[in-house]
Formats: sequence, structure tokens, C-alpha cells
Amino acid sequence: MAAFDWSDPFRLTDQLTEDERLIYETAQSFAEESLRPRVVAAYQNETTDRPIFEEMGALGLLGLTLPEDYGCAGASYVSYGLVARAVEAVDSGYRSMMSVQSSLVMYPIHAYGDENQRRKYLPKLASGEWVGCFGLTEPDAGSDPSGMKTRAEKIDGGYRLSGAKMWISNSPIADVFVVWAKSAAHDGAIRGFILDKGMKGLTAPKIEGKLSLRTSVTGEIVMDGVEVPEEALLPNVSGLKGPFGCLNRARYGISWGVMGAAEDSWKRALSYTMERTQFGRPLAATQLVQKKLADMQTEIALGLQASLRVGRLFDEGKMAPEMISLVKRNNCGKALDIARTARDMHGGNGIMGEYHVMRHAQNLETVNTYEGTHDVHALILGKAQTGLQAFF
Ligand code: TGC
Ligand code: FAD
Repeated sequence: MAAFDWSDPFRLTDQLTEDERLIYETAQSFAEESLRPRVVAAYQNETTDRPIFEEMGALGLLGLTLPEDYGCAGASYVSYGLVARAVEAVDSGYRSMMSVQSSLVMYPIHAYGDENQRRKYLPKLASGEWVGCFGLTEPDAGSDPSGMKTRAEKIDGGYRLSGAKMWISNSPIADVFVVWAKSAAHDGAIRGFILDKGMKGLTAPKIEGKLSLRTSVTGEIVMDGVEVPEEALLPNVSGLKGPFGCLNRARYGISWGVMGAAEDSWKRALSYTMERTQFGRPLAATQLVQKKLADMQTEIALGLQASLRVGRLFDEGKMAPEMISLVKRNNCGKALDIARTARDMHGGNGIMGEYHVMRHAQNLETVNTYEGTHDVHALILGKAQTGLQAFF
């Protein structure tokens, strides 16, 4: 009979390739040695540390799955998930910075762009010299991006973009803006455009006062008649499947990432309750606490195993978006419950920054909402089962 490893119940590590293990260890060392020491102050002061992009770039963590020709690692989707897990074990905001750059900016430029666009943007985004953002959501179009008002109008030699995007990760510090707009020249279809910082009429004010995801800056993108050349259009995709293709990748990464935040919360709850004595014995010696720990261990083991399965299917070209909805939704919901419970198990200390658990819980409120809310993913899964559209 094999020994039971309580911290890796299904021996996930044994299911990884040597390369995947190495990438995970690299990301974990970076996250714990470089990100962990600054996260409490960064969260409290709501500061986004731009050099983190360059640090991630130097380790090859940006655009991880894209080809080496563009300065990327050409690694598997399982590796990408493992990086998200390692980084989000420290903070969801840091994972957000990494996954927006990789899945929502570099991926569409690679998948939908032409060779000139790839050569111009990807190496600098891979190194972290340039920061990217992805503008889909608008003040009046969140869960229903088809309701977007941003318009691209054809002008001589290019397009004029007008509209506003809301809740855009990285936008106030971005050099590169991947923006989705309805284009009259393409029968009103949603098309992607790459905008550069400094273009006339383009601004990206910061959204102040978030109580969640405070290490990752969020802003608007305001386009007041921004004129872009023809070369700014992403030529190889039309319609909502463009942004959704990017979201598939980011949502998949999130399903791993939130398990990292959950694991950190669980292990902190375990060590805290082992050490904290009340009523003459460790809290961990009580039945209620052990049940909570068992529930955490179970949901994390199942969630990681599910993400690994989806990652393997992704790498084999057999991914269906509904699989991603399933793991994004379930893992976010479970991680949020785990972080809230871990906060509770820390008693009063649980509200303090240095114990990390309340920050995870606050962050996971956002992660449960962005990239398709928990309920929107339920409707996607409901539609897949019934064939019935229940969005409206
Ligand atoms: P629907 O009619 O279902 O589809 C329209 C077209 O899109 C295609 N499609 C997909 N393609 C690839 N992957 C997917 N997952 C796809 N889902 C749909 C579909 O085949 C169709 O193509 P075609 O060729 O027939 O035109 O679209 P709908 O308007 O009814 O959409 C419904 C719904 C609710 C599923 C969708 O709108 C949705 O997912 N809403 C959630 C919005 C969302 O996730 N927003 C995310 C914004 S970005 C963000 O949050 C970044 S946070 C980043 C961070 O900091 O980490
Ligand atoms: P709404 O769509 O108004 O939803 C409000 C509530 O109604 C939710 O509970 C939802 O589940 C529910 N609801 C909606 N429709 C239905 C329905 N048909 N049936 C039942 N219930 C429904 N977007 C980007 O484009 N780029 C980014 O980089 C980005 N980063 C973000 C960073 C942060 C910190 C945050 C908070 C958001 C970010 N977003 C980004 C936006 C995010 O994707 C949206 O907030 C999300 O899609 C939900 O849209 P909404 O906020 O408009 O909520």
C-alpha cells in the first residue's frame, strides 16, 4: 500500500512531466521569494509594482505557451496553469497581471495578428518591457459583451475608435491596448484593434478605491475619436469568438490560479490551528476544525485534478469551452469558500494582512466575478445540457 501524502492526495506532482515540474518550481521560488515579501504592503497601499512584469519576463513566465520565435517558452497549457497556481498562491492580483499579458494580449496578437504585428509586439511583451491590457467590458456591457457601444469607423488609411471600456486590468500602466469594437466597415462585426499608449484621444484613468485585487491596477480605456492605421486591425478574427478565444485561455489559467490561493489559505489554516490553543488543546484537535480542513483538502485535490485534466485536453487539442466554464466556475466558488473559512479559523488574527487569508478572500470575490461570473458560467453549462438559452 502506498503512503498518503496529505498535501498532495492524488499525487498530482507524479502526473507532471519533468519540464512541467521545473517550470512550477521556478514560478514557485519566484512567487515565494520575490512576490511574497512585498505583497502585504502593496495590497495595503494599493500599489502595482510595474517591474514585476520584467521580473516575470526574465523568467520566461509571460506568454509561456507561445512559440520561442517570439521570445516565449513554447511550454504546455499545463505548465501555464502551474505558473498561475504558484503566483496566485501569493496574490490573485499578481496572477491577473501575468494572465492578462499572456492570454488576453499576447495570445490574440499571436493567434489573430499578422506577422508584422507579432514581430512588433510579442518580444517586448514577453520580456515585460511593454505591459498590455484587454478592453472588452464596458460600463453597460459586462456579462453581455455583445451589447458593447464602442465603434470603429472607417477613415482614410485606417479607423477611428470611439467609446469607453470599464474595469480594465493593467490599463493605467499599459503600453499596448487590445480593444474590441463594432466595426461598420465589417457589417457591424466585433473586431480587435491594437492601440499604442500616447495615441491622440486615448486615455486610461485608474479606478480608485477597490477593496479587492489591490496589487493589480484597474482602469478605464477612454477612446475619444482615436485614429489608428489599417495595421492596427487584428486581421484574422471577426465576431465575439475573437475575445472568447482569449477568455478560454485566461479562464483556464484562473481555474488553476484560484486553487493556488485556496492551497495557501488551507495550509495557513492548518498551521494556525495546530499552534493556537483554546480550551486547553490545539484548535486542530477539535472535530469542527478537522472537518473544515478535510473539506478544504478534498475540494483542492478535486479542483486541481480537474484543471490538470482540462489542461491535458487543451494540449491535445481536445478542449471544449464548456469544460473551462466548469472548472473556472467550480474552482473559483470553492476557493472563495475555502479562503473565507480559513479567515474565520484564524479568529481575530484573520483580519490582519500578515496572515494573508483575508486578502485571498477579498481577491477571490473579484476572480469569482471577472472572466464570466459564477452564474454566467452556470448558464453556459445549463445551455450545454438543455440546449435552452437562459441568458434572456
Ligand atoms: P454566443 O452567441 O454564445 O457566441 C457568440 C460567438 O462566440 C462564439 N463563442 C465562443 N468561441 C470561443 N470560445 C468560447 N468560449 C465561446 N463562446 C461563444 C460562438 O460560437 C459564436 O460564434 P459565431 O461564429 O457563431 O458568431 O454569445 P452570447 O453573446 O450569447 O454570449 C453569451 C455569454 C454569456 C456566454 C458570453 O457573453 C459570456 O461569456 N459572458 C461573460 C463575459 C466575460 O467573460 N467577460 C470577460 C471580460 S475580460 C475579463 O474579465 C478579464 S479579467 C482579467 C484578469 O485581470 O485576470
Ligand atoms: P453584470 O454583468 O452587470 O452582472 C451583475 C450580476 O448579475 C452578476 O451577479 C451576474 O452573474 C448577474 N447576471 C448577469 N447576467 C445575468 C443573467 N442573464 N441571468 C442571471 N444573472 C445574471 N473586463 C475586461 O474586459 N478586461 C479586463 O481586464 C477586466 N479586468 C477586471 C478587473 C476587475 C478588478 C474587475 C472587477 C473586473 C474586470 N473586468 C475586465 C470586467 C469583468 O469581466 C466584469 O466585471 C464581469 O464580466 C461582470 O460584468 P459586470 O461587472 O458588468 O456585471
